[in-house]
Amino acid sequence: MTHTVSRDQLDDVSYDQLRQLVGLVDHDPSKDPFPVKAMDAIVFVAGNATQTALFYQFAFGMKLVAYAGPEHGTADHKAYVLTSGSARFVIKGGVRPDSPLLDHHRAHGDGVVDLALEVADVDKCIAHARSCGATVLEEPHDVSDEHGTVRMAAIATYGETRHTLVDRSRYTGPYLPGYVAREGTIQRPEGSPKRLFQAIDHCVGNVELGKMDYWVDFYNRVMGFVNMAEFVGDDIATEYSALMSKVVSNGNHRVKFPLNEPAIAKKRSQIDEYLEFYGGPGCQHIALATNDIITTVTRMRAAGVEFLAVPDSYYDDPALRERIGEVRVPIETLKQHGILVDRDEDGYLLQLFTKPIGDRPTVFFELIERHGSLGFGKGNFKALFEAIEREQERRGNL
Ligand code: TYF
Ligand code: FE
Repeated sequence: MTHTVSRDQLDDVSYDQLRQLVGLVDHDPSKDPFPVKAMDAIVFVAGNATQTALFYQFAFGMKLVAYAGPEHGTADHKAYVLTSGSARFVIKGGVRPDSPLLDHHRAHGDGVVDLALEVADVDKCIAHARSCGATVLEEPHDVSDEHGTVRMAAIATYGETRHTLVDRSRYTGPYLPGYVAREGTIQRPEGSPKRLFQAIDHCVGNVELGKMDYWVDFYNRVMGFVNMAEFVGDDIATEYSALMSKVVSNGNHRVKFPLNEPAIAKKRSQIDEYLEFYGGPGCQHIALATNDIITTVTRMRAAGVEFLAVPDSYYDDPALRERIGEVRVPIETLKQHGILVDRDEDGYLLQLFTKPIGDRPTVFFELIERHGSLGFGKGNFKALFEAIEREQERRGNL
């Protein structure tokens, strides 16, 4: 089989580690109409990118690696590039009052504007996407500086979100032309782990009522993504989740995009709350893969990150012990840290969710530690959605 790993090896996350971290499967990209290597970056717009970049360094342990801004020829905005293992975030904020980023922020608040994908052949992907009716937002073009050339293009996805396609195989700079290398200045406490997560596991989209299958079909046809087994159907939706969900992934499962739509249930859907406050469809959560969720969650909590509360009854239920069997830490430890656990036929996973990270009840994060399981924590959906609803109720949005 062909290994298409690039950037990961630069920051010592090996292919074997990634296989474990995000659950890779074998795949032959030569037969793929739209071969995707990996997430290139998750691009956020923030009301104050300068401070948000500090938050991700301080609370998520990320490393500042590059910067663009007025001092270096980008008059319109500031952008901070942060990494953690193979994961890359770019945080952008408008500087000039007429910056389009500020219009985006006015409409949506802090959120994800771009789920950028690293591909080997931008032109091939765009030609395929166009032939399937995709909206091409940026035609393939080269951008160059003294570090080489990047070929880029962009297509539209749900809401005002886009997928920029990036071929950086001929580029050695810190991010993209226009960016300069920059290091952070915050002091990490003695004994801090090198990083708190190693990779992006999945990025979830919330779309309007009745549009989930439209977007699943979009990823199938336009981008050659395949459907994964896990989904929340009618039965679960009306019983307690108030949402429907299906998951698509690229060929080797490196890039996974669950898609949610609201369901008409007993209570107001958390997806409706998101759509109202985000002002339309958008990225709901980003799952970060860690190989030590206990340390990650402990560090993030100490830095002030708030997580959804899991009730003691979740851990005290004998059915949980029955369902889960042996995991790497005692259930007591999971209870202490409020971490959720699920098992399926392939293995188990540990996971936990933050509360929304900004002012609006929209974007949040998930931490996930996989041990063989390729799922998304289906066994936790009931406890998870009840916890989300308690928060919705506290906000007065249920
Ligand atoms: O990504 C997933 O599918 C899981 C479960 O609002 C999930 O993390 C689904 C919907 C949601 C929160 C979590
Ligand atoms: Fe998730």
